[in-house]
Amino acid sequence: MKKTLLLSSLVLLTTIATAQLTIDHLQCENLVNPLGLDLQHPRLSWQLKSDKRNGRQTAYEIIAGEAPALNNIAVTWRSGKVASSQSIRIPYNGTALQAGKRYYWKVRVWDQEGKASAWSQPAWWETGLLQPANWKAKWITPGYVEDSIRRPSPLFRKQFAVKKKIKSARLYITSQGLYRAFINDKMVGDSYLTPGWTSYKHRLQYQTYDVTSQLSQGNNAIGVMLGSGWFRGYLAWANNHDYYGKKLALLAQVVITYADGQTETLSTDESWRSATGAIRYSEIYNGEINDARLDKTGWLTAGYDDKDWSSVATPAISKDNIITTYNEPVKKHETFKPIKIFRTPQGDLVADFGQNLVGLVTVKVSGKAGDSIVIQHAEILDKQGNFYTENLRAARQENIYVLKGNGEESFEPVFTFQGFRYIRVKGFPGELKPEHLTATALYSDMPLTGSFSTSHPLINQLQHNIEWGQKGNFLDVPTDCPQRDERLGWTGDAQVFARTASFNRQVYNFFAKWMADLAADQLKDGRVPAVIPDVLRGDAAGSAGWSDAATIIPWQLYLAYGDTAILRQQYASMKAWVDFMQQASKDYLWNTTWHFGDWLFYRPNDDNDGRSAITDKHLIAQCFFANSLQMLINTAKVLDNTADEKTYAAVLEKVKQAFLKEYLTPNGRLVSSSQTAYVLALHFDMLPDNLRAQAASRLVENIKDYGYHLTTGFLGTPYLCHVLTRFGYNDIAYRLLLQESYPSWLYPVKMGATTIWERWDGQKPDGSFQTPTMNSFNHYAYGAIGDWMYRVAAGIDTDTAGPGYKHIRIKPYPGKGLTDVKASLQTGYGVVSSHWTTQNNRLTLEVEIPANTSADIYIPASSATAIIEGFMPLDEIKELTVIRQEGGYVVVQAGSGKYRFATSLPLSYPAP
Ligand code: RAM
Repeated sequence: MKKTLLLSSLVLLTTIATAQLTIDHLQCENLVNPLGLDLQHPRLSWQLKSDKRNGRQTAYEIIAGEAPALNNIAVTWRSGKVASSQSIRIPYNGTALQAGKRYYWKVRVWDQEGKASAWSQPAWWETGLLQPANWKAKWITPGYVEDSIRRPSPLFRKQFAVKKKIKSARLYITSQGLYRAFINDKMVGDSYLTPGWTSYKHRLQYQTYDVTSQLSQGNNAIGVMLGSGWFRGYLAWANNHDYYGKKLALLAQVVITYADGQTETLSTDESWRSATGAIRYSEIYNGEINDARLDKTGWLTAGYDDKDWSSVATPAISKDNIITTYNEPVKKHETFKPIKIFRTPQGDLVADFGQNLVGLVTVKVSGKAGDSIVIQHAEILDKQGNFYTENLRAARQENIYVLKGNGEESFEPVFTFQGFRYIRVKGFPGELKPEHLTATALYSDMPLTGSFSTSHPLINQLQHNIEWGQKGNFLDVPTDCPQRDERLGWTGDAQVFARTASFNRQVYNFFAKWMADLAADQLKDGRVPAVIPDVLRGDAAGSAGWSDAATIIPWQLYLAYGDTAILRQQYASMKAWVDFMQQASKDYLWNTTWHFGDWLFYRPNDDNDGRSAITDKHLIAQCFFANSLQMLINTAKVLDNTADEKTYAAVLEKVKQAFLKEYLTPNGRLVSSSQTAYVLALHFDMLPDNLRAQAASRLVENIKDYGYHLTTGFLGTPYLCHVLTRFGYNDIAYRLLLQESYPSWLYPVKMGATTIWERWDGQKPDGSFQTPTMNSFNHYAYGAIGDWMYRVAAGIDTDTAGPGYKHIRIKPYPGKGLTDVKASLQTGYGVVSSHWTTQNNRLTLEVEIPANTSADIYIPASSATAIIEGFMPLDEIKELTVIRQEGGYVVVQAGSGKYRFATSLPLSYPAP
């Protein structure tokens, strides 16, 4: 016993002494052990941990195969030792992958001294059906005549016998409409609102579930219910519905692998049965009616008698548009109990969950059969404290439950979701108590990657609100708002917020899926619809700042994740949009088509002095035209397309010249003297170098003229603080950030907001509201300041030399009003963090750089000799090289590790 202990300690000691790098975080296509990938070359990633500074990988070796032990049996790929520092997205390159199979893999690496690490723990991925031909199932629709007004949810069921011992079983499933599947009375998986929302005609996703443990030898039952959802429900206001079709349909197959190796497939076909049950009505905007008395008790269990049920029809619906799912499904997340249950002045019974969220409320209730409870949802109370629903427009957001009357019953909606902080409860039998209600947030299950906190409680609340804006509106597609009769994938909002989103959570797969829908729905002439999936039938397509989602998002994703796949996937779409703008221009001036402009910019009532911050829409368009060209040129360069790079660079020159000719006066004033005009012209480099400084000072004059308030709308806001910092006005950027009166980021925070609002003044200081037709209290667009908070205030960034944080730039900009800013980001390589404090005239900067990356760290200090790292002068730290001094910073080159810099200088806030 003692001997073994000694031996294993020895082994441990030698491992520590020799292996500097250890491996964890194995992922395939950004997912942990994904099920159902339809790719022949899925890409494998890992992270390295090092117990020393400067940990780097110099080579790797991967083994993949069908047996978990990854010994010599059933190996499908040996990469051999590959001299490379690449540790993310190595494409599998072994024998052809087969459908419905699990493949295991492991990796080991060599460090810069040539020492090999231990092998990683094995991870796996599993293929899906790989091609439409592998669908044995037939599409089924209900065999009964549907009530065409209420359209109750159809139920489908099938009973089947399992005769032998099961090794594994998978359910492959999709639907027209939303589905929820059950096997033997238990819900399959923990995903909601499946199969998600895509441009269904081109791309309908299926999901794969491991249902091995839900099946048993003997009789089994599978049951599936469908809801109208996005497929045929009400969408996009004005009584629009049936956008994708009128009939709900189901396609499912269970593939069972027996212990003896044989397989059997049970598919939807003529033998299934259909009926309606408790869900009598279900609409995303309006909510659900569930009459528990009409529940088909026992229908999800084997042995239930379905002879009264109808048969099913098997219409010829195409399967060619079916694709597997790569983005994270919608799941249940945080839960909330009411912080207060009270009567409003109007006498309504209202519960307050303390957070504006998106999801559902579960109600526990006991009562008589036929008692009905109505639950309505709202985001806010009016100034008298009454339940306010006017801003929901036609969306009823109302769930009705009719009790069965047999003891405690529990209800929650199945095929709808609501945006709310408050609920109004009618008809609850007995006294309503907090234990009767639970609110649950629903959102796409994107891993949390970022954190941001400061010494300022209101800024911390702003960050909280940004995060909740993201949670509430990343529900399979990026939506503008989650509560009124809209909830659409507005392209402008998404492009404005995408980079901020990439700090808070891992959003690559989420956006890559949505961008594919954008390309699928792009109009033939290259214009991008205003919403994706496009349920506005091309209406309002082609607006500057909205259509530019086509170019901005792929480029931002590339920077944030370093993955060229998104650029290749979207290249044709990017190009089509840019080509449209070029064609619509005359002499490179694009001033012909219609635009939303700087949406929701500052506009005082009774504007007799012309204080409204109006920016010429075509001036904006010309700036976005140039910016999209730049994104396309950058992309062409990454993809080694020199011909395009050259062609579009020449166009860009002309576009900028046309801008100057049309929009700049000889004295250097822009024809629109708004903040947005100067911000866009400066951020997109529209002005020659010699005119930039004066343009920046005009911007600052404008801000001062509004008493240090911003006046920008959706298009100017994301870049405002970036421009100020870049041109030497970091102090003004901080002033705007910390401004507490309207218009500002902190005004809603002071008003008690728990999410970002659509309007700077959704609720006025006197408690009254903005126009109810457009006044969402959960709209992430203005949350785009998050990008500046992470990248500038905390200073965590990457660059084209090593996008995706292979090369990191830490360049914090301290500013007055904050004494402590701390941010971290889980990148593909591991955690990057930056934490600065300014106290007693000392600045400290703590930085963490993950293994296998390099960084330039900008330390705000007047000279290298004024800095210590840990307890030593900077120049004695062998892992760091001072490379230059630049505008108030000492720049050092660093490898991985943790560093703590301190400078004893009295702090003068650095100018760039
Ligand atoms: C409204 C919303 C949305 C915006 C469009 C133009 O529906 O404010 O966020 O993108 O208008």
